[in-house]
Amino acid sequence: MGDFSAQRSQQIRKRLDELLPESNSGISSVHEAMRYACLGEGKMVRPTLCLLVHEAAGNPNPALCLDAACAVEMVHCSSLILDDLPSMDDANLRRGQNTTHRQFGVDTAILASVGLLNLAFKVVASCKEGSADARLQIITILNSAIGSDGLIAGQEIDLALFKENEPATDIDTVNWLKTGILFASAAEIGSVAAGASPDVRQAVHRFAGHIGGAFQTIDDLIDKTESVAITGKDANKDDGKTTLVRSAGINQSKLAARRQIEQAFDELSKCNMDSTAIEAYVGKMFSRYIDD
Ligand code: GRG
Repeated sequence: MGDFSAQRSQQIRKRLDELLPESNSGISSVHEAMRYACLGEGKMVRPTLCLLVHEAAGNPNPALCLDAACAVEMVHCSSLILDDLPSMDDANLRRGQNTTHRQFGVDTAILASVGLLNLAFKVVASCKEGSADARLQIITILNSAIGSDGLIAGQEIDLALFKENEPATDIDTVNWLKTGILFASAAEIGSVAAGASPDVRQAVHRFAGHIGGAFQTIDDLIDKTESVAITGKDANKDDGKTTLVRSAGINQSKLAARRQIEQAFDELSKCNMDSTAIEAYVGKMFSRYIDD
């Protein structure tokens, strides 16, 4: 996605490297597995959105925002480890390398996932910058996103989509819980670190929720249409699962993603901040897939 986002990714990866425990600092390979799961070739979309929102809102607490962005990425990586397990998606490849359980075994992978989740909260709680209130708000947002009516619910419903021909939950809700909610939280956290007003926080939350919805739709599309060399993941993992791509087809899915991006930008325009960089980043994120 060019120099602009590569710079943010590098900044996030460098800080993650500092925050993660050293490989040789424990008695087991859990620390090594935590580093392996976080420091591979991830796109860092969620933490980048967090940083960009904070920058657009004046960039007052860059150290707090960077640590909070890293916490979001740790939560994301923790969820990827679980998602890939044999009892869930049973995936072999992620980010162009073995999935964490393939590399370290299921036992170590589960411990690494829990370790990342735990570390994410410690990182925000112990950050030296920002008020205690801001840190508490960030922790609360992240905690709600993960919970059994957030990411965990999304995963439960997602697994059921393999079994149900007529799913009880509509696809927008699944996409929101699986993906939208963590995008929304990441962006909102950027605004909280900047001390934004409740109105701006909510608009930013809705903006990134739409982006997450479009991202999940495109992720399902990519599962069907892109090679393993491009995605770095097992192909056709969604076969037999109800997704928008399966029920409405490729063109309708692209249209739906476009509509969500328009809704996202509409929300962003209510935030009264210079959102040029955010719009450029989002545009590049999707251009390969939705521009004809
Ligand atoms: C307790 C943290 C926790 C989670 C439990 C397992 C689970 C519930 C949720 C998994 C949710 C999940 C994996 C959703 C898929 C989201 C998605 C689109 C992943 C791919 O994201 P990218 O493309 O991946 O940003 P990279 O590798 O670039 O980071």
